[in-house]
Amino acid sequence: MSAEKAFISTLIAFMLMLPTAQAQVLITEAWASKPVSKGAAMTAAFMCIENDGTVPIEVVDASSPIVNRIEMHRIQHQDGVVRMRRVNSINVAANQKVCLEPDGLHLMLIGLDEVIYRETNIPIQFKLASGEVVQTILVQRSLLEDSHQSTQ
Ligand SMILES: [Cu+2]
Repeated sequence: MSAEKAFISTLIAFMLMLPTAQAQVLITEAWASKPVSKGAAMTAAFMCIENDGTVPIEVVDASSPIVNRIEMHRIQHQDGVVRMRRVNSINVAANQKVCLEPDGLHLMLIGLDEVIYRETNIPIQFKLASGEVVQTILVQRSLLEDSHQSTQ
């Protein structure tokens, strides 16, 4: 084997090994609550973040081309008052799943583009502390439909 071929096969072997060393992130059940009215300033989004990797992951940022700004929030019940607090990151341990739900962690989509009222799907990407980027699609549906489903 030539030195060049040996180098290439080493490189390929190394590339094949890489994914096992990286976090493997799966986003499931991703949806956004339909804005309550046309011209609404914000809406919320929910999903499950599954970490199938062997290292913990930290989601540090979320963005979408049709949303001005996305913040990560947590709802807290404190002395009978419901408060929404901004969180800097969402951590998912190795082989664990964290779900963002209407009464807990969620994404706040702030500053919605006009296109959001026409399209059903909202592309979104997450940035991990490792620098990795994970993309997914939020399917818009009414929060009302969801609460009906959960009472059945
Ligand atoms: Cu919020």
